[in-house]
Amino acid sequence: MLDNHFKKEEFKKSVKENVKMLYRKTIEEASQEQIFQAVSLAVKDVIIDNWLLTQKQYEKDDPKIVYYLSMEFLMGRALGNNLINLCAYNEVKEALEELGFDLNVIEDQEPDPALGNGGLGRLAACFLDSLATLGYCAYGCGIRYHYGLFKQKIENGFQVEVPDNWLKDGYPFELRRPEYAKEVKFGGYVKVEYDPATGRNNFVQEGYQSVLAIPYDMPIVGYNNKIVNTLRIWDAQAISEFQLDLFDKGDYRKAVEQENLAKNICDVLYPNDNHYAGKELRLKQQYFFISASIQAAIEKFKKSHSDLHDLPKKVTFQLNDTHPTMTVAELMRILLDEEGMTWEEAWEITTHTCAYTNHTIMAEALEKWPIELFSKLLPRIYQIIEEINRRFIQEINNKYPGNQEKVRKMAIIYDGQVKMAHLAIAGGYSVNGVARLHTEILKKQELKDFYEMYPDKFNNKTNGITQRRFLLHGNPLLADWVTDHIGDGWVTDLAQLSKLKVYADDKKAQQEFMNIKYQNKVRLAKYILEHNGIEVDPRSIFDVQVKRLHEYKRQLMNILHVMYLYNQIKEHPEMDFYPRTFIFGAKAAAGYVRAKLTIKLINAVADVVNNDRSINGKLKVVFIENYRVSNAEMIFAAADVSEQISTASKEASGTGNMKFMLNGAVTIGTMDGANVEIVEEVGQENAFIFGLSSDEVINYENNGGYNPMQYFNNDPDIRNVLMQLINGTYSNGDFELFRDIYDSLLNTKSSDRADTYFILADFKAYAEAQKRVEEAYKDEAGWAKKALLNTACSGKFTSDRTIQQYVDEIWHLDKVTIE
Ligand code: GPU
Repeated sequence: MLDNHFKKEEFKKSVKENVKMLYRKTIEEASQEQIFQAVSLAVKDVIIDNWLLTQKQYEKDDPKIVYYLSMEFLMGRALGNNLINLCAYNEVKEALEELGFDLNVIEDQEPDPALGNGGLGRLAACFLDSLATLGYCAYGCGIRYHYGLFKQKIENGFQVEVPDNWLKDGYPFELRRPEYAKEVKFGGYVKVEYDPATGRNNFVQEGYQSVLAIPYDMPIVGYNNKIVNTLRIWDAQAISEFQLDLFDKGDYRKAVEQENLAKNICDVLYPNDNHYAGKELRLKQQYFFISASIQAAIEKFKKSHSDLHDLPKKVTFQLNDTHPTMTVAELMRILLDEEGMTWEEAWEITTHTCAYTNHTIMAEALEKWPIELFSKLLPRIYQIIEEINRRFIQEINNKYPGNQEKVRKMAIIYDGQVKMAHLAIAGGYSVNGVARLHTEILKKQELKDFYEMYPDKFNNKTNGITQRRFLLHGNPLLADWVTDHIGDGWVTDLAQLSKLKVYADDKKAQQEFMNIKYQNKVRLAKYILEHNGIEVDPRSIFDVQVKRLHEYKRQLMNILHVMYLYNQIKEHPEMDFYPRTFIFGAKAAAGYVRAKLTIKLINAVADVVNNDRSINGKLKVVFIENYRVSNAEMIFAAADVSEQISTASKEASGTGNMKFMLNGAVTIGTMDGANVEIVEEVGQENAFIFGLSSDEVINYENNGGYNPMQYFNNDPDIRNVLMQLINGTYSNGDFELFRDIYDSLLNTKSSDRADTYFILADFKAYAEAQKRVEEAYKDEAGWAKKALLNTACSGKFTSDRTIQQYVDEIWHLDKVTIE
């Protein structure tokens, strides 16, 4: 397609052919979903040519490869994004119009591949986009979950989880590659055999069960450069179904066991965000995709290189959080057991090939596996980790003789548990945080001992997002406006957005900018009317908090503030109040009771407020059901105010904050995560910052002294709002419904410390910042300037910049261009 060989007539013909071949229908008879399939196949056809070209080029250039290993890839829909990156979006839109179809409607037929929970998985997807666009040889490696993150339904205000059967109609962009299947072994025991020939012990896993890992490849299209990289997701298949005789000789009982093992490994994505649940099946998932991915990577390396000692020169494994940390041990296993290396050789290679990204300081997210579970499921891997641990403790003892405290805090195996973060740090050459503040907290607090031992491993890589999806595709009106003013260089060089700064005070530019915002608000208002049956006024301030529901993200503070505003309006009907629409979107982990109750509270407040005619529609509350990548694009484009109000120190980076900023929303937020750097770029005067600093929060946490009851006792506004949680105001007289939330804020019994996330401490500062937002919005030109400057100053937050820093400072990849 693509400027050079896109031919509209040919494309139309190909769509018609596909409809005929797939469904034995004419285009007039086909459903929109069938058209989606036919169009996607036509697009895939073009992509595959480039995919082959890319592979040829890689074979020729032999560039260093990064394997981005991740349990999650939150890709979102592919069709629109592929067309954008092929530079064929408008042409295909026209072609389809001529056939009588609307590309937007066709795009809406695609299920959102939701193989991720939130920020961490979406970051992986943005990174793949940037890697392909910048011309780096990269593979995403993950799991082909049959069910992605659940779909959220709201029933009677409560979240209900519905399975996401995204593969039901077949996914047109994936390619099954059974010829690259790998065997993955679980269980059994390790037999030690002395080998007189080498004088060494051989370690052989016996009595194990096998699962076959079958790869499915998805194309990752670079922007306008013909590069197509690969996301390889593994599916599990029983070996008995496949070629039992090849691996095993017809043991019926074992065959059945193996079949059961294979059946559920890839069933479903665990819906936890920032939380570790310790389930055996999750551990199986981890080893399953890591073993398959590392085996495949080594096999590929050996095809064109003779000496495995060169592995670190040609391959790097980036571990997306600790979930793929098994990589360290699996690579050791292959080098030791299959390649016959000595421990020292294998360790030298491994520790120069693996690198680890930390995405949180939340203690409940740290993966610690019980020894019994681990060693039973993965006996050889466990044995290797024991030896890594033994040597690591020796190293600690050498460095800090007699310091048992250090061993206790840093050991990989301790207290009956395998600590995955410690393994990732000891077994790799790089440890990075995801925003400057986050990395500093890692160095000074969470990973202090490791930082002291290995200062050179630690580095920061502030997160980023891809502007191709979150501006070019998600906000075409603004994208065109930007291009009209500064050309289209920003699509691959987002720093160029700073050229927009000269328009900050330009009346015409301001008006155009806000007019586009208005049209995007109209688009969202229409969606809200269709999905929620709520009428919202696009002239009101659209104040948006969309992200996973978690206590530390403090959606609760937001809705408590809405309750406070509502009280104000009711008490002072004459008061000056600029109409505001508070928009929420959030999924709660299925087992996270308090998070689910918070969703109910938001919906309960919405019910009362939206139906109170006495307030003349000044306040509206909307909970957008099933927040996901596809509706996110539309929501960011329509936001005036971006809510980034996590307890300082808790949000490692945030990436939604960047998507809002890019689309000209102004941040109200704490000095947390990447908010710090956002404010640095856009200026204090173009954001609304409030609340405790991370130092203050950490100080409270380390030294105590926080007493939320004091706010309850001394502040009648706060007391009022909290009492409304237990006096039936939002629960038709039910005093108990929201009591857990009330207790969580005031009652020490319900948690270690009441108000764990300092909501009451920050409440008044938040309300005051919200007041400043309102005042600022009333000044039309002033707001337009702020909004425009947010877009203009967002250049730093492209994932292209992030990836270039990973390449320059960690991976050292070679750039490839297609000849
Ligand atoms: N993050 Br750990 C997740 O989305 N899920 C997780 O399980 C863990 C971290 C997020 C961080 O919360 C967010 O601050 C960050 O921007 C994102 O990872 C990407 O680094």
